[in-house]
Amino acid sequence: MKIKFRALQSWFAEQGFVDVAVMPAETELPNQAEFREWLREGRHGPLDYMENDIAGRLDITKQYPGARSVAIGVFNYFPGHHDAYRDDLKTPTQACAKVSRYAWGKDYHSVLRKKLEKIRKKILREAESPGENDGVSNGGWVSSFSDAQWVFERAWAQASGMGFIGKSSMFIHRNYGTWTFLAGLVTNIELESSFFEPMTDFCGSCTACIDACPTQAIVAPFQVDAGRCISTWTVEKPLEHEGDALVKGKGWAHGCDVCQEVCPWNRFEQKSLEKRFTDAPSIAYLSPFELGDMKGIADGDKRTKDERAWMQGRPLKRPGRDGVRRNIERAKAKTS
Ligand code: B12
Ligand code: SF4
Ligand code: SF4
Repeated sequence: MKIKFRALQSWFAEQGFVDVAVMPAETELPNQAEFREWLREGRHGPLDYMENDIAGRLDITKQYPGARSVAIGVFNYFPGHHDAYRDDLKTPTQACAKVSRYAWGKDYHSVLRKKLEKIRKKILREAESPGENDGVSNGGWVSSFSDAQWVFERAWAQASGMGFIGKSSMFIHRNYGTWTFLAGLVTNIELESSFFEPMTDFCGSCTACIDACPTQAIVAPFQVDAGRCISTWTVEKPLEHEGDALVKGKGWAHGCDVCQEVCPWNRFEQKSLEKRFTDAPSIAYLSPFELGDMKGIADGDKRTKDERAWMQGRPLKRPGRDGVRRNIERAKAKTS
């Protein structure tokens, strides 16, 4: 017997996911040719890892031999808007740069991993209950992913019909808009599939994200050039000079939300119920002052205890103290 979709749905809901879909692992993913073309044209910019194991990313059964089902969950992280917070800090002396909303709270990789681990255990327990499985649970395995380089996550979400891919290349959930993380499970245990039928895009004639992108990174509908995206140069490669001209004066200290801020589908945005993503709005803006004196971080290379404590478990840890400082400087730099 397969594990019922309804059971899965309730386990994902218990963990705070706003939606989930289940599909056979051999589902043919959309946009494979477009992905290959994206790479061929060098749209991955400095993200060399995107060239790794392309066949495995496009066919999850190559990555996970024996895989039968994939569950893809949608997690709403929307914490609110920048202007709602820290008006007190918007003064010339403490000129602040913005932090992308996904990074206001705790690192979603670890938060979601813990949630998926609970669901993983439930699946294994259910599969092992006598008389309630199809016999694959001997040696049954369940593996989780979230922002995994080896899974084509947005394509899975698109295939599921829970929403569609917008011209910004963001997955847009029909009830929650773009402010979502994707995360899921792949398993050799058979899970009942949800009804799924890919949605075509509902952007219509809108081009708001393309027009508003501060670096013209959305080079064509559905195509983001990672080498032009502020997110690449502030999160992944903050210490490299290549991105200086692009991020200079754009006001973003970490990531960028412009293509989401302008998206009309976000009129459906709803504040996340996950406190770990919403309870630290003070991080919405950063200033050199904040990174320095206030947090007790000394100049130079010596990493202090306070700094480690402050960044611990947050996305800001990725660029690190030096990266964040550099990002703030560049974000606030004059462009001419
Ligand atoms: C590499 C990467 C980046 C790179 C490149 C982004 C990009 N657009 O490719 C950089 C560093 C720039 C980046 C930035 C961001 N990222 Co990122 N990133 C990834 C990662 C690891 C891989 C993405 C990938 O495969 N890109 C290659 C392109 C070709 O694939 P794709 O982006 O999935 O593209 C879809 C469309 O382009 C479409 N497509 C292509 N051509 C055509 C043509 C037509 C006609 C159609 C309909 C569709 C279509 O096909 C794909 C899906 O089917 C994923 C995690 C994962 N494992 O998937 C997270 C992921 C995409 N990122 C995520 C987030 C949150 C962000 C940021 C919002 C962070 C921020 N605030 O700064 C920005 C958004 C920038 C943007 N507009 O995309 C989320 C997106 C969630 C969502 N709701 O969509 C993901 C899924 C991580 C997660 N697990 O939650 N990211
Ligand atoms: S995140 Fe910012 S820089 Fe990147 S595509 Fe969206 S608007 Fe452009
Ligand atoms: S801003 Fe407009 S074009 Fe861009 S993803 Fe949203 S609806 Fe589509």
